[in-house]
Order: sequence, then structure tokens, then C-alpha cells
Amino acid sequence: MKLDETINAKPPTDRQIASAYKSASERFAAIGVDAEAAIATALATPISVHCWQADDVAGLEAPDESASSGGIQATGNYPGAARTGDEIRADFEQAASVIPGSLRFALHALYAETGGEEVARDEVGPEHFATWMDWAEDHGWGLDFNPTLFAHPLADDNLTLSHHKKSVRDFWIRHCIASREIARAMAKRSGECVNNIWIPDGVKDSTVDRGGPRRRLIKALDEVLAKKMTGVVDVVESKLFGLGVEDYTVGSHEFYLGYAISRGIGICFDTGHFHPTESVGDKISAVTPFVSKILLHLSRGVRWDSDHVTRFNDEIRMVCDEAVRSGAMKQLRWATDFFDASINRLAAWVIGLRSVRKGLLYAMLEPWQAAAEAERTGDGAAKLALQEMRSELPFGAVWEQACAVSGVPGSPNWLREIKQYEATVLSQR
Ligand code: RNT
Ligand code: ZN
Repeated sequence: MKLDETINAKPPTDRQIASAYKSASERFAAIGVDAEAAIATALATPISVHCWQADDVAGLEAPDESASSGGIQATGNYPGAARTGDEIRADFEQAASVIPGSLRFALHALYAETGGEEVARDEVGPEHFATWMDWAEDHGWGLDFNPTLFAHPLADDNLTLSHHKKSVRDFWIRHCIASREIARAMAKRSGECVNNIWIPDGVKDSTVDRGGPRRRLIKALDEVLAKKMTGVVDVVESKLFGLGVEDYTVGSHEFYLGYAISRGIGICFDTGHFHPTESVGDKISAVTPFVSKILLHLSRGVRWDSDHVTRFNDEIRMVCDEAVRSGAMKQLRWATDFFDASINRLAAWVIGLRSVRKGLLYAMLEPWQAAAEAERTGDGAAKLALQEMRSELPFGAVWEQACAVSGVPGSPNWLREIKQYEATVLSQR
């Protein structure tokens, strides 16, 4: 079958979905799994969608500061990137209409809307996010926030909160405090706002002073976090390396883990920020006894790039499985973080978000207690057999039911809707 015919293939009827689901749920019930409950929990888990996929992390600042920088880079020039806040909002509404389940929306400080006026990063306030807040509230989406410590002349040397110059450090400290105020205003609307601090700070080659920047970063973060802010969940995001800062990252995993534990704040694990054989899934039960909140930045690392579109792959399945099995769900906050400028950006959002939601559902359908018993009792073969069984169960039928109950099309029919939006809206940009 040709591509066009496949995309336009006749979708299953409601009756077909319902009857496939009925027999699937019986299969799951036979092994002690309640598919109905799995669907409900998977759909109710909020996933915070990153705004920056819409415009390749360009932002809305006036005048436009340098593109991304800071060791991150969106590659590709697929037409149709959003150019204004209104376009980002319209694009997200369209994407969200084919993403099942509860969503939030994550903004970066460089998405401030200042009406064309130049507002320095250390002077941004909740008023510059009023349109975002009203819009999100209208749709029932809570907002999360990120200070932006890149794409700025004072970050050109890839040093911000750890800079040796006090004036530069102080500028970024003021920016981070201003960002927490914005996060507090967002939390007021929806009860909670995760404020994630990621900084690009690092050194390209053969670093000599590894301690100095870290000592400065500790002091800077202490100043940023000095004031208690109701509803704000503060988290810090580590990274292995970035483009141009290959040798040394000030905010490494060990550094932030120690910082978060000692200060009683949360931590962010980005699935693209670790050595390729390390697993974020494994870190969940290792860290939740010591850190109250973990923000998960779900992404997909490919060689040097940490930000390919999230897929339903081993890493995502492991993170979701561990979230369920470890009983740490309440401590976790789910978010996406990728930017692909080489494909339809709405489709990137949809594929990434649907993949995370699938991971959650897949994890909630696992008869993991039986597998754990096999592990305890030394029955390794049974454990493997049960894990293999997962791929033989009718997961797809339960997923299609989850899409149906949340009123969104299955695959590949959602792609038709996105392609139509591309033809009528994105192609006009
Ligand atoms: C960068 C971090 C960070 C950014 C966003 C734009 O490597 O992952 O989270 O992707 O803040
Ligand atoms: Zn990230």
C-alpha cells in the first residue's frame, strides 16, 4: 500500500474498537490486570508539553537574541515554524486535539510577551505571561516554567550562574528570582508550577578549575532559592555535556543530586543527558527516597544530540515501568523536552506525547507483581517469560480504546488532521 493510501486508510469503527477492547480487557483480567483502571490512571497523569518544539527554541523576545546557543541546537529548516505567541498557541491547540490524556504546558522565560518592548531578562515578570496564563486556564492546562540562561549576550561564553564575574552571576541570579516569581503567579492559577533551572555552564577543553565554578554555582543557587514560594516546585537539571562544552559541565548529575538533597529541592532527569547505557528508569527508585520531586524530561538521545523526538522505546518503557513498580508516581512530574526542526513540528509534539502516554499505559498494564514474585523466588525463567508475554498481549486494542475514550483518533488517522492543518495554516507562514 502506498503512503497516501496508508495514511488515509479507513479508521476502525467505534464498534470495532469496542469489541477489540472487550476481548483485550478479558485477556488482561485473566492475568489480574484491570485494563479500565489502567486507562483511567494513564490518561489522568498530566504530561507537561514543552512550548519550544513549536519554534525551534527561538522565543519571542524583542529584539531577537541570538538563536539557541548554550550547547543546544535545533537542526533542520522544515517550513511552518511558529513566529508569534498566537501561532504557538494555535499550533498547540491543534496538536493537543489529537493527544490523549491530561496535559500541562511548559514555558521558557524567552517566551515573554512584551508587546514589542525590550525587557531585560532580569526584569521579566508575571505581566509578560498574562496572555499565556489566561489561555492555559481557559483550556484547563496548568503551566510550568523555565528560566532561560542561554541565547543571550551574557551567556555567550557558556557561563552564567557560575561565572567568575560577579556582575554576570548577579544578572542571572536576578533572572532566576524573577522566573520564580512568574512560576509563583502560574502556581496561583493551577495549584502548582514546576520551575526547572537548566544552565549551559561548562568548558570546552581540558578544564583546570573544576571546583571554582561549582562553588560559585552553589552560592548563586542558594540566593535564587532563598525565598520560599508557595506552589513552586523548584528543580535543577543536570547534563553530561553540550556542544562546545564537551569537557566539563558545572551542573553535572552528582553536583545537582548533592545540591537537591542538601537543600530539599527537586531534581530534573532528562533522558538525553546521561551516558548512553545509563538508565533514567533505574534512577527513580535510587533517588526518590532522598529527593521529594523528580521532573522527567522525556527526550531521545541520538549520538551527540539529546533532543530527538521521544518514541515508545526501551528507555521510555523502562522509565514508565519503574514509575509504576516503584510506587513513586506521586513524586514524579512528567514532561517532554525535544526539538526537531526537520519535520512537521506539530507532528513531532504529537508523536512524542503519544509515545509517553503509551509508555504509561503499557506500564500500568503490566502484571509486575507476579514477575517480582518470580524474581524473589529465584524463578528467572518465569520472570523472563512474563516480560516477553507483555509484547504478545493485545496492548494496541487497549491503547485504541484509551484514544477513543479521550475523543482523539488512533494512528495514523491523527496524522491526516495534522497534515490538513499544515496545508491550510502552516504552509501560509
Ligand atoms: C538542555 C536541557 C534543557 C533544554 C530546555 C530548552 O540540554 O535539556 O531542558 O532543552 O530548557
Ligand atoms: Zn531537558
